[in-house]
Parts: sequence; C-alpha cells; structure tokens
Amino acid sequence: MTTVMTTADPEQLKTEALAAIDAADTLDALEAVRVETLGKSGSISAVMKTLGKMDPDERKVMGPKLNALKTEITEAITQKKTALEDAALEAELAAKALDLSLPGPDVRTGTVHPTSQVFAELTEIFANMGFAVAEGPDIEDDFHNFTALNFPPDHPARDHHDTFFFSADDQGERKLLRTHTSPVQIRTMLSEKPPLRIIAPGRTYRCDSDQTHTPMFHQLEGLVIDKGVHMGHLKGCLMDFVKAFFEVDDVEVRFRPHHFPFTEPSAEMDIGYSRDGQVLKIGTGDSWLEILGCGMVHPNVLKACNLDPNDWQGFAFGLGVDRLAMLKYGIPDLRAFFDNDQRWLKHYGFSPLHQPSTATGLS
Ligand code: 2U9
Repeated sequence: MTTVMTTADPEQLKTEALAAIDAADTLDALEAVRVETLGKSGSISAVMKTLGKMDPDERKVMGPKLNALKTEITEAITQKKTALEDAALEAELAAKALDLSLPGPDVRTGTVHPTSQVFAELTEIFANMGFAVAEGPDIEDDFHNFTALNFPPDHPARDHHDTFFFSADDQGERKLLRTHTSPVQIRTMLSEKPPLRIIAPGRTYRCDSDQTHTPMFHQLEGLVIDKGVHMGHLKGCLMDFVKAFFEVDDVEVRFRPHHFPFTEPSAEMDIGYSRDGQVLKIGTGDSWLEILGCGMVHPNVLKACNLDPNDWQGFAFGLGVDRLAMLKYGIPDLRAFFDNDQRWLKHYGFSPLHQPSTATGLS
C-alpha cells in the first residue's frame, strides 16, 4: 500500500501516518509506510530537513514537536509490527495445530502366527543341542531334490501329479518347488566338511489339498553326520526333543519301521498320549500319535555327497511344523493356517513380546 503524505503540518502528518499504520495489514505494507514516513526521503524526514532553514524561534517550537512526532510514529510502527508478527504466528500455529488432547491412533499389535511360533520353539530346542540352522532355495533341481536323495527314477514323488514342476528352461531342465527341505542338507554336505549338525526349517510344496494337506506347508528336518553315529544317538536326540517341545518329563515313544528312499533303516516315531475330554495329554497313555519320520542316512546319499559310508554315518529326521503346531496348541483346521483371517490370528496367534530366545547355541 502506498500512502502519499500531503502536508508539512506535524499534526496533519501524525494523523495521516497513524491512519496509514493502522491500515497496513501486512508486514510489507507496514514497511512501505515506514519508508514513506521515516525513510531518507520520507515525509517526516523531509520536514526535519526544513528545521535548518527556520528562524530560531520557530525552530524552538517545531524541533521538539517533530522529534516527538518521529518517536511516536516509530513506536506506532514497532507496535504494529509486533502485532502483525504475532498474528502471523497465531495463524501458522492454527494451521499446523498439534492438538495434544486428541486420542492417539488405534495401535493394533499383530500376533505371531502359530507356525512361526513353533519354528522359533523348535529352533531354540535344537540350537541348545548344538544344531546350526541351514537354508536353501525354494526352487530346486532334480539332483538336489531327488537324485542325490536316492529316489529311484520311477519314484511316484517325481510324478507331475505330486510335485510342482516349472516349464523346461533353455537347457531343457525342469526346475521344481522343493517337496521337502532335504535338498538343503544335500547342499550343506556338498559345501561343508563333516562333522555336521544342522536343522533345515522352511517352506515345502506338494500337489495336495484336503483337510490335512495344503499345497504349501512347513517342514523342519535335522541331520547329524559324524563318525560312529548310530540309532541310539537318533533315539536319544529325538526323545530329548519331544520332552522339551511338549514340556513333559516323561514321554513314551515307539519307533515303527517305515520306508524312505534317503534313510535305511527308516522309522516313524510315535508318542504316547491320553485324552482328557477334548484335550490331548501328551506323554503317556494307551494311544499313539505319529510325530515325525527319521532314520540312518542311506549310504547312497552319503556317496552322492562324496562321503565314504565306511568313515561317516548319520541320522536324519523330518517333521511337519504346521501339524506340530496343531497338536501342541489344539488348533483343529490346517487350512485356516493359510487363510490370513485376522480373527483366527488374534485367537491362535502369540504375543510378539514373549518369543523364545533363539540366540542361544546357534553357530
Ligand atoms: C538327507 C538325508 C536324510 C530327512 C527325513 C523324514 C524322515 C520324514 C516327513 C515328516 C512329515 C516329511 O513333513 S513331512 O511330510 N519327513 O519322515 N525326513 S528322514 O532325511 C534326510 C534328509 C536329508 C541328506
């Protein structure tokens, strides 16, 4: 805003200057008023310059009047400046208001999926027994998933109805989604020197879908390779494991002969249980529950990994993690594990703040 001062009369000057200051509604407009009044070529400065040409009597009257005017206008501008700055700050604060009385956003804590919980528990138990965790790819080749594990060429697991195969690549090779985590142990045996004590937890895939099977499920396998390893070691290790996992001091176990291509002899391990209404009491009782598969590593598997079966022996085991979670925590339906239903996760999930410490014993 430009205000033209039209007079040399101090009273008139004052009235006009105060009106201009009052009308200035921005800091820029106020600065313009300051320049027009108090600036070098401003109206008040111009009248001040005439003081020198006045006769002494007139100067005596006008001098103090003009000085008082200058002071008053300076103060009025300072006051208005403060007021405009305060108003600008108020406006800024109102625009960016931080209302501490507002309730905070709804923080919803997630839960740990039962499968993740059981993976953590299993890892901790085996870590405390000296097992290290080994991992490998979900997409495997025929050698690591089947051939090195002593699967005969016509084994049904190689069938396209049982296994997810990819289309042939440029070299004509058909990759597949691993049907077990055993290829991880093959890779470890080929890349590391024995003795070995490893667990291989992870996702596995089979063309299967019903109440107790899902196309993707979770396994944990274990492998021990050393000199002089025998079935007694296998039995002791797995009995310690079930006691720790089901948190019971006494567990009756039974080993039923079985067949796997990669172990010889092979067995399935059952544990005793009794039923108290709907609740399973694991440990003792007159019923048996199949819990895992196991066996001594087949000599052909050792040979495929360049180990002499006369020097090195091993035992291995494999278990279904989702099934173990169902058993331990009384969860009825396997398929619900993969539905991502928030209500199911809230009900069966675990607190992220009460996880087993997996830091112990891992190498
Ligand atoms: C190597 C040598 C041997 C791993 C083993 C099993 C027995 C077994 C199943 C249990 C339920 C898979 O999830 S499940 O369907 N597994 O019964 N797995 S012995 O044996 C190996 C692995 C790797 C080199």
